[in-house]
Amino acid sequence: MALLTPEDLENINKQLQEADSTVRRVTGLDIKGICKDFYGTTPCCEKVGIVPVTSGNGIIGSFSESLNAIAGYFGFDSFITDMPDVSGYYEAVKNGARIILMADDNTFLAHNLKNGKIANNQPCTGIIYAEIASRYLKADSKEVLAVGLGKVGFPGAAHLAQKGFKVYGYDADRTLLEKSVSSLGIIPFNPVSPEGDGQRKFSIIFEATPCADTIPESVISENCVISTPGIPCAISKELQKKCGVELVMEPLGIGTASMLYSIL
Ligand code: NAI
Ligand code: 2YC
Ligand code: MG
Repeated sequence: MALLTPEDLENINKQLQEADSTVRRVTGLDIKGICKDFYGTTPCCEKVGIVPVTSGNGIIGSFSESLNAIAGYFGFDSFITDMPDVSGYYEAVKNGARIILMADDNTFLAHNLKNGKIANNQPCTGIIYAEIASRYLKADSKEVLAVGLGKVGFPGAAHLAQKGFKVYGYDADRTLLEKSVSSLGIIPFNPVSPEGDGQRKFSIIFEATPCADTIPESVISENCVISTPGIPCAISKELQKKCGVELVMEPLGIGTASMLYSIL
């Protein structure tokens, strides 16, 4: 399980604002607009209780504080409990939280206590980054490349396939790649060393791996968006600059917004 670090979360408000302006350039809508249009919901100052959790590797510095800033950015009324774990959960409910946000090392959830809806960060992140990529205004075709088909990548690739895109995909794990081919109709395509019909360029790329440099220059078309929750980043700053890539990348906020809008 790839865990965030306090360094990943530095200047989270600045990271979120920068990502929001990229999303606006790429799609014509900001993140709020995408979430509202996609989920059909709008926040109305719902009270969100953020509960730190000490299990496993323990509390991650700045994680709860980042969630508090993110919830506020998207129009929720949020607070962090003084206590962690079970005591924190009790404190959140007693203090009027309608939505609980909390994460251990394996699951980051949002639970709406009023309507019972519950969201998991991994599919919500994959789906919203894929949705953003699918709305790229300068896309030159309906072909997309999805690299990384795990807990975040597979739901995102499935979303693109369901939206009618021709999805080329790759995962270093052969079993996951075969599962994606058989269940989603994905066309296997290794961007680093494509067999068969050789090179192919994409204007829509969705990446969800915990590895750097997974997207080589050879697959980047003239107008290209790389929408990636993956940490570290799928391409270097130099390559992004050289190819003029629109890079939608942010460590926690876009995925959290997707969770929150999905349970309203
Ligand atoms: P996962 O381990 O379930 O999936 C990652 C997949 O990438 C694996 O199937 C692995 O085989 C594949 N992979 C690794 N190196 C590869 C390569 N060079 N080429 C192709 N495939 C490769 O992990 P999960 O949960 O899907 O997370 C993926 C990434 O997204 C992690 O870096 C995680 O930290 C990040 N993440 C970011 C969020 C955000 O809001 N920005 C939210 C959740 C996760
Ligand atoms: O501070 C706390 O409450 C910790 N228990 C939080 C642990 C979060 C672990 N998960 C992650 O770092 C990644 C995030 C990108 C979201 C999903 N997994
Ligand atoms: Mg995010």
